[in-house]
Amino acid sequence: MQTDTIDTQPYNDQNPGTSGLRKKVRTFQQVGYLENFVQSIFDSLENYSGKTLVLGGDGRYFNREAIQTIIKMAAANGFGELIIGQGGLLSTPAASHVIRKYQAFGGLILSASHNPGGPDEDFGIKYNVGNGGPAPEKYTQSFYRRSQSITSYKIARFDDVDLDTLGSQQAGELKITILDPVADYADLMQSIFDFSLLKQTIGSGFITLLFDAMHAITGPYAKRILVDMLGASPESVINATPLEDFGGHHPDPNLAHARELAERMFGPEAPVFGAASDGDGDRNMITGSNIFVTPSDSLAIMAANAHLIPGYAKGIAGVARSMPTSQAVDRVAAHYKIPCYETPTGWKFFGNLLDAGRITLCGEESFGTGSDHVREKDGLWAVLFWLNLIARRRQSVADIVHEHWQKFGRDIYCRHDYEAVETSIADGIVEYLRAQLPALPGQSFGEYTVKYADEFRYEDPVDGSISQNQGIRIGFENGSRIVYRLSGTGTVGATLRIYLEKFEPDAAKHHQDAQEALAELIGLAEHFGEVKKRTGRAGPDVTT
Ligand code: G16
Repeated sequence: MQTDTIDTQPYNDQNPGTSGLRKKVRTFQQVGYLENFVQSIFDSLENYSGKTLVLGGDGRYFNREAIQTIIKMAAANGFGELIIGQGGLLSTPAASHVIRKYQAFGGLILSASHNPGGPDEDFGIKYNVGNGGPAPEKYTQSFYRRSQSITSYKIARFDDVDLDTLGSQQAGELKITILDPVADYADLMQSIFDFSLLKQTIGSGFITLLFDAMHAITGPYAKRILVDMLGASPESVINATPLEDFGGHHPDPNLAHARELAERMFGPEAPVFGAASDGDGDRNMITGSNIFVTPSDSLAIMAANAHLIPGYAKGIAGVARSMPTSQAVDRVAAHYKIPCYETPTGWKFFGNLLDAGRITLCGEESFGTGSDHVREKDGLWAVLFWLNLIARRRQSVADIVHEHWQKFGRDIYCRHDYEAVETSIADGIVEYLRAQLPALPGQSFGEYTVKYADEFRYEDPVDGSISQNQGIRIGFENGSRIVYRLSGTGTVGATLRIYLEKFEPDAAKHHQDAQEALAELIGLAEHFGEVKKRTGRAGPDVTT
């Protein structure tokens, strides 16, 4: 096998964000851009010679091309085996499982998640470590450092590899195994959930369902599991063919982007259950006939009902949520006397807690929920969890949610996103907020008295690592909160997120519209942050 060492110049913008490096496709297509970042990852890792790397992506534009480059670089850098999903496809949770199952050294996942795809849209790459989870910050920081001084990369010379035929092939000393991207993952799901109960409940017509794969990676997974294994009708999985540009849509599972699903779930003759997943299959949106379940509520409901699912029948060790996620799950944890951890945004922060056995379930307001079965959030797992719950409780989604609120109270919640804000304006808002923090505690604004105002800092209880500046929090005596953060996943300007939350114990007030119930807090958020004023916008671009 002939290997070339190619001279290169560093790019100064290869700093991974919340979840890997995400940029426009055209940025990745610059000479040496992808190669520099991949070589920076390999240069930062140690002792991988002869070991196995998992490789796959969400099938977006540039996926196949990038995979061919990475195969040749992995060969030149001395990996022993590559395990690649057929067609270059692997959902993020399936990649996590494959890394764990085959005890790989790590994996490269090619995805920009819920961001749109196509020649003018987004691409991304992230490295997952041997536990199957996203590389922790100490890794991503060293990838970035290395990318700033890189002078060459290594690449082997051989023909492009056939990604579509299952089985093993040899390229020089490198063994390349193309595997069915769905099979191992489907087996894992079968080991957690009660497939015979689900089959019976779907077969009897008690559960009717609609799953929107958004022309992204979960199509083949949903077809195999929901249709072939559980007997749902083929029409219950829509937009099931993965497309390089996701059909021109945002593969982002929310009511705005999963429009067909939303129309049917809130229309006459809505199915009992509806859900969607994102570009790479790790996010989920849960709905029932005429009801949308917020991701924060979904996590709390899962935690409260986990004992009904075979895989968690022995109980859960603890739970975790990202800081901006509502405190609904905290109430469940307090009730069942299990630990509850608050982490910064980013799935990578759950890894140590899961590995140490401190938590079993975790989730985020950004449509992510998961458990210790893999080290990523997992869209179809969440779907199967809810289906199993509906089948066990023989209740509608709305009844399950409303009973939960009655028992624990409702954390009324919403998030306002201001997208593609000029970076200097977004930074100005953060500075302005930061300057107010010391004087806020004790001040009253109508019925809201500030209890604490700070910038979230996290000390990992397992390895002691510290993460600073993880979002601005203003908490009130009555448990309400306003949180401000700059997103780490956008590719244009800055995205400012405002998270709003209010606890409502009174069941008579549980059925209010969230925007109305939060109106006063929304006004306060503007008072503190001057976001509309400073951006010159009439309101948020996206409300979830
Ligand atoms: C990623 C991370 C999540 C995070 C989300 C939003 O999700 O894995 O942990 O909550 O981004 O992050 P931000 O608020 O910084 O944009 P995904 O599905 O995009 O990989």
